[in-house]
Amino acid sequence: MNNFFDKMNRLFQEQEVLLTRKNVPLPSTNGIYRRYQYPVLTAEHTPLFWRYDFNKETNPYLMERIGMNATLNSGAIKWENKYLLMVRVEGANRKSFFAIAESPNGIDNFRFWDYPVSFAETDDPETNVYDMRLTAHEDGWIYGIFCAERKDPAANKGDLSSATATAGIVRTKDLKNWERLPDLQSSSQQRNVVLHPEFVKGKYALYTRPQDNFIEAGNGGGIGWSLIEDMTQAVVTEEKIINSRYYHTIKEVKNGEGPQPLKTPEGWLHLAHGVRMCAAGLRYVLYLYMTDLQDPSRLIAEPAGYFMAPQGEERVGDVSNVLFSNGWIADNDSTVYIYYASSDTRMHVATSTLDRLVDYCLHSPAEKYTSSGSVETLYRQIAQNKEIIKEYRSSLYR
Ligand code: BGC
Ligand code: BMA
Repeated sequence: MNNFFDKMNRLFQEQEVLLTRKNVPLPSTNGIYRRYQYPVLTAEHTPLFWRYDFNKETNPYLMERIGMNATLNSGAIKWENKYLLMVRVEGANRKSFFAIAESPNGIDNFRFWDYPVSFAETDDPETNVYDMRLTAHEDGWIYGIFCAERKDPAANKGDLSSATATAGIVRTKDLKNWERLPDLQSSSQQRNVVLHPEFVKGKYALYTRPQDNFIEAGNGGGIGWSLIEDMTQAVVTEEKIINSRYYHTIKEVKNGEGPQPLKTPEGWLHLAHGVRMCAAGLRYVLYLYMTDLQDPSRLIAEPAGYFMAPQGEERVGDVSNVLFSNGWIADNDSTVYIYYASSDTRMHVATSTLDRLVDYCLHSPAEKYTSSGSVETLYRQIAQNKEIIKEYRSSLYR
């Protein structure tokens, strides 16, 4: 008789174990950041009452009615002392939507709010939305910029894949009520658009990523920069590339700004993704760079290669070999919580500090673009270290 409710109870109990599982930092392998043992969010973390129909009459077998496929590419913000993720939840039907998950400490016990985020469509409704960046702007609003995808109206009849990517814009003051603003107007398609947190020359500033078509960045040379008069009627007039793609690097095919940059005394700290092509398909890794404090469009430092790349189980998922990040939080004690998704499937956290990340940017060698240049860089470090090690060893016998 009570079988249905017993089973339902068990579901809740089992999920509670997952939701309250303590996360454990792994020893750092490079001194730059620490990974954690468990993902912070998976599809199994989505509320049971999203997925199951708990009405015994209509769902006698107690089955999932609405499948959730993945929790990925999340924006992040600290809000009223809680660590909030603006999660891209993807349903079994491939549609993504946004939902907020909240944690008391930033590393575990993330719990979704009861209802996903809902906001108005524009006059030209999109088919899919994803990858929202949250920026608390000095104008007092929190903006969310995301990718709005529509079927390409110019596609041939049998072509059911061609699409267009546009930056959708919403804003809020309480993370509950969202005002939809008109999409960003731009002469090219746009993905990975991010709002800079401060006014620059009295204007809003956007990191953009112009692209030739839905998939290829093509002549869109990299991460762009554009000053915007009015976020309620946002138009890209001038756009310049501030972080370029480059032949035979981790960002040969595409790159894009990650979350909003973090302000440090030494400059703006940026997290981005770089994409290269290989026999296994596209490989997405994360990299860091810094720009000038007064002129955030001026590159001042960029270490060679990636900052984080998919590892172990991170390498496998719906879109394997992908790390993607569009959210991080710099805490009051200068801890940085880096939220990244692996293989378009699950969310993880890595932690570091502002000082460490800035040091990594300013003092790790820059790209030399050739093998022989890279060997030269190595020679310099080896020669220097040989001296230090010799000195140290002889001091042991003194
Ligand atoms: C997917 C995104 C992907 C994009 C480009 C979209 O349809 O939802 O995850 O980044 O296509 O491949
Ligand atoms: C896209 C991104 C992400 C995704 C990645 C890999 O271009 O915008 O949504 O993580 O591809 O599929």
